[in-house]
Amino acid sequence: IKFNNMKALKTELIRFMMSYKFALEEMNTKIDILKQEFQYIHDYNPIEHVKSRLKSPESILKKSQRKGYVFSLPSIRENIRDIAGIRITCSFISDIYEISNMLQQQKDITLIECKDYIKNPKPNGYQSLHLILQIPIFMSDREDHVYVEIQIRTIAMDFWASLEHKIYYKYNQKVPQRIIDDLKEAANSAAQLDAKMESIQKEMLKIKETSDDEENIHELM
Ligand code: 0O2
Repeated sequence: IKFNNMKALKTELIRFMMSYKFALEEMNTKIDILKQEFQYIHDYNPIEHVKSRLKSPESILKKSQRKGYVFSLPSIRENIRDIAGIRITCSFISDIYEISNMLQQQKDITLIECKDYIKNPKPNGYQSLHLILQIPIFMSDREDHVYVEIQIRTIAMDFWASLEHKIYYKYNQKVPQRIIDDLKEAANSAAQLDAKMESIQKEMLKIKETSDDEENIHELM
């Protein structure tokens, strides 16, 4: 009986993790479709790169203990919503909201939560758009609704976050005040750079539109 229970538990655990793997695959396909179609229609690619990861069972366990959740599969499924995580890096801030809207408009995607750390950056300077989405996964005998966390940010925001993450771990989470201040300053510079790049891009689009209009007029004449 013990063996059977262990076997059943193992099967359940593997199926649990598989549902997140499938959710990542589905979401990655959706993102790839948006990327290819957008490139074709607008001759422009708003997505620089996409990275996805499954939280390891060890990290799931640690997070569950840290947050004081009951350690059961239903509790983990409901409370830990970043087991499947995707990070999308874009060139411009407007691309972030465009991608976020395109995903949210899809009928099989439910928006559960949106944290806009671009409009409201974290006190340390962290910026990104975080979405918790839910998508259905159809399996042989069940339909699971799985949470996926999507982080969408610009290249500058990503550059900042990866350095900040390294520093945080290097100092074992006790970062000296001087470095905290420098990081905040760097986050402000990154935000300024993003704003400048966005305005250059808008300017370029205007020029392109005007020259396209002129070409159209010539063609008509
Ligand atoms: P990993 O390895 O990226 O998964 P919670 O997710 O509930 O524990 P919170 O604060 O409610 O915590 O979630 P939030 O704000 O949506 O942030 C979760 C994730 O965003 C983090 O995941 C990081 O990836 C990223 N993040 C949030 N704040 C910062 C920050 O200040 N600096 C950096 N570099 N990244 C940040 P994990 O679980 O920490 O790690």
